[in-house]
Amino acid sequence: MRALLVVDVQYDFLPGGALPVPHGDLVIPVINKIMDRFPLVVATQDWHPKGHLSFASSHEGKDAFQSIHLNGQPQTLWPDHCVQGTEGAMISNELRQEPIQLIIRKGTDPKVDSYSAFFDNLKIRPTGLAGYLRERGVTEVWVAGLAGDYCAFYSAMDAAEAGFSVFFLEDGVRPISPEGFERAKEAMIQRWIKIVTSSQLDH
Ligand code: VGL
Ligand code: ZN
Repeated sequence: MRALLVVDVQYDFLPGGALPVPHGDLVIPVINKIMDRFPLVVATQDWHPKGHLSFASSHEGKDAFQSIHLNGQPQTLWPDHCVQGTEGAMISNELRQEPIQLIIRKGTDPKVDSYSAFFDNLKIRPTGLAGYLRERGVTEVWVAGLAGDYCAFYSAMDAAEAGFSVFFLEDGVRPISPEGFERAKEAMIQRWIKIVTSSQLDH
């Protein structure tokens, strides 16, 4: 059984948002069109408390997109985004909502970032999504959403590691950085993740 994982299609990642992904809005019609092809659709929502340690504003003298060490690993600092309860944290109303059966909120620990739908960035705390998908009989996870080189990428990698067969919808994602996206695709291919387009669902 296959499931569609729709990652972080939130106003802050769309044009005009706090951390806009270039052309991020173009993923929405692609996702809307394919949702009905999946018996299960799960979405994620980046959901940070105010003052989250992934925000540049939480670190004196640091700017967004600089890298620091946090909890013993590199952390890119971001503009404040997806703050719990704000407009920017809302899943876009342009995305069809009625097929979404579960929304996983992530990044809620004030000190730890969480790109993947499955784990925090320290890989310590699972979200429970792997168990949920297994219990629902899912064997294939198809990934779309934002950003293609961050949350969609890390979610795909963790889905593969959890034993699912993973399909990464290239036309259903957009990256923050083209170079980062090329590296991400290389890493996914090495893990046997299949890079596909939505047209491959047409038959
Ligand atoms: C994301 C950076 C920070 C994403 C979330 O959804 O890809 N990127 N938080
Ligand atoms: Zn975030």
